[in-house]
Amino acid sequence: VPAKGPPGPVRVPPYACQRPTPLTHPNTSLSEALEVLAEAAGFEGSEGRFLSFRRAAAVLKALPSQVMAPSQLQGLPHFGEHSCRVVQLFTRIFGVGVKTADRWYRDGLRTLDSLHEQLQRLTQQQRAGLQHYRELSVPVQRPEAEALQQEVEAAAVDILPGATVTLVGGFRRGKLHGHDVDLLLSHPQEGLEAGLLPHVMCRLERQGLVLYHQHRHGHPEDAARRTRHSHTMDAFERSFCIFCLPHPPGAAAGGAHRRAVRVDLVVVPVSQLPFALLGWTGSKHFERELRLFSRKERGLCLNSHGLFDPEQKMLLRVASEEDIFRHLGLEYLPPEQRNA
Ligand code: DGT
Ligand code: MG
Repeated sequence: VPAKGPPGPVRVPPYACQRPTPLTHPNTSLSEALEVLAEAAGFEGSEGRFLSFRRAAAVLKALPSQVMAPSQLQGLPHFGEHSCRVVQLFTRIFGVGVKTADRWYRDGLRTLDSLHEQLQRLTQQQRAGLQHYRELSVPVQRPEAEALQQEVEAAAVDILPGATVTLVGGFRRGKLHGHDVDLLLSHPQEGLEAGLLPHVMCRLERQGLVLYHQHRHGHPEDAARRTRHSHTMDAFERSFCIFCLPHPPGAAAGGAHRRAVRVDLVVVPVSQLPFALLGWTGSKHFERELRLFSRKERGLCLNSHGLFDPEQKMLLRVASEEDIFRHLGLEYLPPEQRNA
């Protein structure tokens, strides 16, 4: 029986893939503050500081209760002197009172906005004439993503009975909005998925859903090699698209607003589907840590195609995401606990 007294330090394992991270948690203001700092560091090109802040933010997201004092951060992984000092600053500021803290915090977010504006200017310079820019900066809502998944699934099943279309990315983790819609196309019988994507794109184009698309051929012969050499970029056949939404939600009929949405369609042979599901569900930070953990702690190479054991020189077979966690000796984390 544990001794009574003040709550002891929470034991948090160092890798994000070793602990559940829900979408909502009690330390949002602190984790967002650290993410702003991470983003700023990344923008300045300091990869090291970006990762330190990002890792500290991810630890906060996994804590069961609100951090009220800097002392509660002692013993937590990735809380070095610097991140601790930053949090100390913020807790002091927030200590002023909830209302004031809220206002201060909002002021901080405006700084983030100005950073975003700068980023946007850069991208616009580099990609002058990016047609759908303004529409695309409006986040995609969950019902819109689900409607698109259904449209694509209907087209795919019509062309190839039994074809599957899975909504991945942030929406699979339970997010209510996102910057794009990520869809995986597959078929329970290996090989039948080949050649499906161009037909699906044709069908969707005829339906007037496609504003832009760029097809990339897959390199099936490359998949195993990429896993052995732990390439992060995958070799799946893929279509980068901009879709026109079937029903602009909230917009008055005949309104001037046409909604455009970034969509990624990825074709996955069923034998690699668990790896692609795991790899495309994110978060990006969760994926980065999962791959690092596999390599450093287990000596295995993981990517969206497979899991490779360099000692035995073989690819490990799996039937589900659960199998992958088992191979890595990790407690299974469902998608909604991968929001690191
Ligand atoms: P969002 O769209 O802003 O709400 O956030 P997410 O989490 O959906 O992020 P997104 O769409 O950039 O990526 C989803 C996941 O898919 C993320 O873990 C990274 C992964 N992913 C994105 N692009 C690629 C790619 O080109 N190759 C591979 N293997 N994975 C990718
Ligand atoms: Mg996404």
